[in-house]
Amino acid sequence: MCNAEIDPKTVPHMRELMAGLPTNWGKWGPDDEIGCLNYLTQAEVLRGVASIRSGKTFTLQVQMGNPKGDPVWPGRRGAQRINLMDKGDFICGNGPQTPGCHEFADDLMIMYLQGSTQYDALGHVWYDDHIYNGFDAKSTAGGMQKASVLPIAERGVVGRGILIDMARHRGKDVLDRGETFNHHDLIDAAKAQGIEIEKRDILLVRTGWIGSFYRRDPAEFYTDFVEPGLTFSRELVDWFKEMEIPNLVTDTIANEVTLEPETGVMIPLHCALMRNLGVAFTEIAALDALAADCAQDAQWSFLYTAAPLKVVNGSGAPVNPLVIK
Ligand code: UVW
Repeated sequence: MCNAEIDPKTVPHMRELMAGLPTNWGKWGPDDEIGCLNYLTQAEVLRGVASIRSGKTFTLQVQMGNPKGDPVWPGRRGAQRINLMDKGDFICGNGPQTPGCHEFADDLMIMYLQGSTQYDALGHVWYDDHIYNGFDAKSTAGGMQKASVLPIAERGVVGRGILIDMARHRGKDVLDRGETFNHHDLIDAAKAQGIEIEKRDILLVRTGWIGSFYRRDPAEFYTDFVEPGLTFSRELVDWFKEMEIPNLVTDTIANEVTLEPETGVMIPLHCALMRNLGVAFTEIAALDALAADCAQDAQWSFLYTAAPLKVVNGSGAPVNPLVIK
């Protein structure tokens, strides 16, 4: 993951890039661990419900433990499902004898909590020794004591979702490696789709990237790994703050272009939006089927619901979001 044109020695520290940018630390009290999800009030749930028209439903999780592999951040591994008990054990006489003689299958999964469609904990990424809301980064030691995924999981996420199909807007099946877009592009794409991004919308952005994983050779997918995505600017961060966006959902592994092209800084929006503003991040979402349907019926807003698994002290947790149109 490097950009040959950028000299690593000139890449600024995250602190320099973030200097003077807004935060929401303290806005919902010193103990807050769910950030912008606080914007999803009962009124927002009803606004989401009001956008339901046909009753069509879509699940947004990618398959886990897919034999082709699971799309993950380089260095992580896809989920491994291990069979522990099946009919073979009973045929061989190794299955337990149960009262009434029922038989059963059992299995175990080993996975990165960020190794599927997932919610990041707000404390997942930080700089300068502080995570979201100013909690000490040492609180992550041995498991996240603060701003883990658990408070997000306990609360759940429900509101009006809006899908911006950036790939379709640019006339592509999938955006190019490292291709960027900003909030102006999102607004323009929304306009072309005949819809407006409203305050407190849960923002879903399709690039086609995760869908393309299943059609590509994995070696090619990971070569010179630079995902397409949103790119950092002060104006973009201000826009997210003013729009009170509670949750950013994309079909990429990290929700933003991997390396900010001007400076070479890696994933600065994790810091500007998640660490500083408390925007919830949902990554590796499967958006192709939803996007195809939205293009067909021209309905790009819907009720979005999601609840990640309740992993105690987790830095993230898998989720299967459900959209109702
Ligand atoms: C990283 O941790 C790099 O990204 P993600 O939020 O996708 O886990």
